[in-house]
Amino acid sequence: MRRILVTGALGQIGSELVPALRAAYGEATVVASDVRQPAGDGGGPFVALDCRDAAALATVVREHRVGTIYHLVALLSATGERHPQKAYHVNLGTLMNVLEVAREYGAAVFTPSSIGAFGPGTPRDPAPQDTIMRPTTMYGVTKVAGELLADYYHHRFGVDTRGVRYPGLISYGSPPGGGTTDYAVEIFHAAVERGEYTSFLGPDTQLDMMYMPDAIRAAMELMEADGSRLRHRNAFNVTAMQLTPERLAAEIRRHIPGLRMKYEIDPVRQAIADSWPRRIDDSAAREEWGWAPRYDLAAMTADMLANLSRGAGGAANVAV
Ligand code: NAD
Ligand code: AKB
Repeated sequence: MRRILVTGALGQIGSELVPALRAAYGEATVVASDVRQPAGDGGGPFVALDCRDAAALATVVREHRVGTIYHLVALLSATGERHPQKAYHVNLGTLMNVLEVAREYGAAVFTPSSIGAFGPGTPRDPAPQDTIMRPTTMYGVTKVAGELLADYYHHRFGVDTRGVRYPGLISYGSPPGGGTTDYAVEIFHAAVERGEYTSFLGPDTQLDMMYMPDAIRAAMELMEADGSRLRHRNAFNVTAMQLTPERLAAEIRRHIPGLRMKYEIDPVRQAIADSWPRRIDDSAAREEWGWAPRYDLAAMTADMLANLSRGAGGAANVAV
């Protein structure tokens, strides 16, 4: 079997996707890579790789006989607004390198887009699958361009490119990487550790979210799907729930009744959130490859708190 390469493997998604892929396809089949070094021994193959280096990427793909690339490298929305020029080069430059090496070596590519690809001109509730895409962040610009680039490599060169537009992802494993939806992860840690959270988004800011096990399953199921059924190859809308800080806090209070919420709005991240839809329509993913989330707000919250309470953070007051 040709191997699977995961780029950006030490990030929020990669740190959970790599073990899931190894469980499904075998430890030695999955090569993890990142520009950073892992803290410990992850148990399977790891290569240090900066995907801006096209030659180094090609060497890894050739030497490890890679047949599928899960390309997770990106600067997220908030970091991207702090470093727009770098976000352009990292997000689009590395994707271009991945698509070129995939063309040359006949590899399939999964690359995630985001609800950040939408902009203030998009219908907000719901945002359709095919609609106006005029984002106002550098992150969004690179995500729309990346969707188009991946489609181009499929139509022009026959590369098997596939992708989803993820909503904000909630997980307890690795910290989020500098996004606008990070509050939905931070709140759990703060609730367990301090019983208080200060949100940088306003109480009623509604965005789509998904629990990480669903996000991992979405990526793997899309890559396993019958390609002949896929009309929207790159950038299927996928979602699981719509949250506001207040709605999420209310659900956490069912387990930690004393949770106190404060608000110190970050104008940059609030403006980004306000430019994104309140809800996206994922019916194309449901129809074309059978997408369906398994975790709703209640199930996700209970699982997050159960796992955090088992961790070292100390959560004696968590009733799960
Ligand atoms: P992350 O920031 O947690 O991880 C990205 C990883 O890429 C990091 O480990 C970083 O070290 C690595 N990296 C950065 N530059 C690199 C380079 N030049 N070469 C190699 N590695 C490099 O991001 P994530 O949350 O895991 O997101 C992965 C993908 O999913 C991104 O494309 C992101 O836009 C998309 N996405 C994420 C979310 C989310 O909520 N996490 C939502 C929508 C879309
Ligand atoms: C971000 O907030 O930037 C990411 C995303 C939704 O793409 N979590």
